[in-house]
Amino acid sequence: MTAPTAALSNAAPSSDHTFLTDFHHVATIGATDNDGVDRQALTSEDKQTRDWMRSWAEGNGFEVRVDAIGNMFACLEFVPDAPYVLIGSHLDSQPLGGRFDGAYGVISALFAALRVKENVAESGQTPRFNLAVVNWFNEEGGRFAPSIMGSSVYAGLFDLEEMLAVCDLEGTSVAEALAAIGYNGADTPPEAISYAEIHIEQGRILERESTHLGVVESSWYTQKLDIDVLGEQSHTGATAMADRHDALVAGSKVVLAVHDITAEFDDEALVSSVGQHVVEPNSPIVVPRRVHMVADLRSSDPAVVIAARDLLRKQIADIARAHDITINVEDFDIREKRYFPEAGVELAEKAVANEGLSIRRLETMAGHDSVAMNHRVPAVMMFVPSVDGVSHCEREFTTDEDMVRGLGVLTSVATELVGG
Ligand code: HGY
Ligand code: MN
Ligand code: MN
Ligand code: MN
Repeated sequence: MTAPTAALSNAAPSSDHTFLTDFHHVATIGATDNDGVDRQALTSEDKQTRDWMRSWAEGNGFEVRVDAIGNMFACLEFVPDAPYVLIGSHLDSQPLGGRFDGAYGVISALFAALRVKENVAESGQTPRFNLAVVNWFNEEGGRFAPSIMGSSVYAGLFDLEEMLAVCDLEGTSVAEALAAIGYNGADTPPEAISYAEIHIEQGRILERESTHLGVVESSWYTQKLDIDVLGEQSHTGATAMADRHDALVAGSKVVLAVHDITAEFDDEALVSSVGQHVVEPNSPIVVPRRVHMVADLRSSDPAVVIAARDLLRKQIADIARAHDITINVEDFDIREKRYFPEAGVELAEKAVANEGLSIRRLETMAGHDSVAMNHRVPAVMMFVPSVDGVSHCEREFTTDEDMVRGLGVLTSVATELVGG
């Protein structure tokens, strides 16, 4: 792990140095032994980063609000009753996740907002809109599915009450977990006029092309399959093979079918994996009665995902018949392919050109809060390079230099959006 840069006592509050010090400090919250973080939504580690953000924001003159689904907003009011430009990302992580995914976007947004605040004070020029930094609840969806939850409730895509009732694998609901860490807010969230987010690319395009930043033109089409394989529990010693209804044997064929279906399409047109897989009762001498799994299907072309899903449903029905067991398949978390507004893409390109940096347009295959916000307001989504294109794992890495560059561009974009 890179040694956190020692805080220079005389460093300006919004300086690059202070930004890096604070970023590397947050990366120690929920730190794992292999340079990653484990800060799943509403765990005590998530609470610690929320508390850190609240004290940082209040210490720098922001008003902090928490809404009913646990989204946190650090608000700067320049113009009474004017709507807000929202900038931000998420502080929650995947299990054994990376230090940069989400956290980079929140901390750079805090510093970009602080710089806008300082510039407004210095210039005496009143912006057109207000500015708020947001830490979205449960972007990752590792503990509570579906992912991109808090921003989808804010954007009106998900129903608040339905999401508050979602439970984790232990049966704890979102509502209970929010109350347990004291972030079951009741504040009215700021009304957004536009949204901007900066994030690590999580792929290897920028690195391969030695390009400083990316700007997102479109988001992928995706859906998940909730697959429940229901066999029969029995003794692994005393039960004749002909009498077994082994959910894990059939389930394993389903996992392979989800992987192998990608070969039916042009190279990389479809990406798919089963990421979550729970065996019950998971005892060494019991034939498994149930396997619950979630498959994630994504493509730039909606027709590919739909065709893959239909093919998979047929193959899974054949597996169920062959094993004489029940397999239930439910579609969920379907997200349409969407394009980001051209004006926002050009705004990012202009901000980057002003800094003498290089930029390229690309599609995002990873989900982001900007994908939800793009349904509600004009959104701008930018990327900085990921070393080796690795993410959702402890090896995830982005250099201090790239992080500072992205902060500079986000500050320019936020300044433009508030009309400063
Ligand atoms: O869905 C996604 O890709 C995100 O990481 N939650
Ligand atoms: Mn993310
Ligand atoms: Mn992620
Ligand atoms: Mn994401």
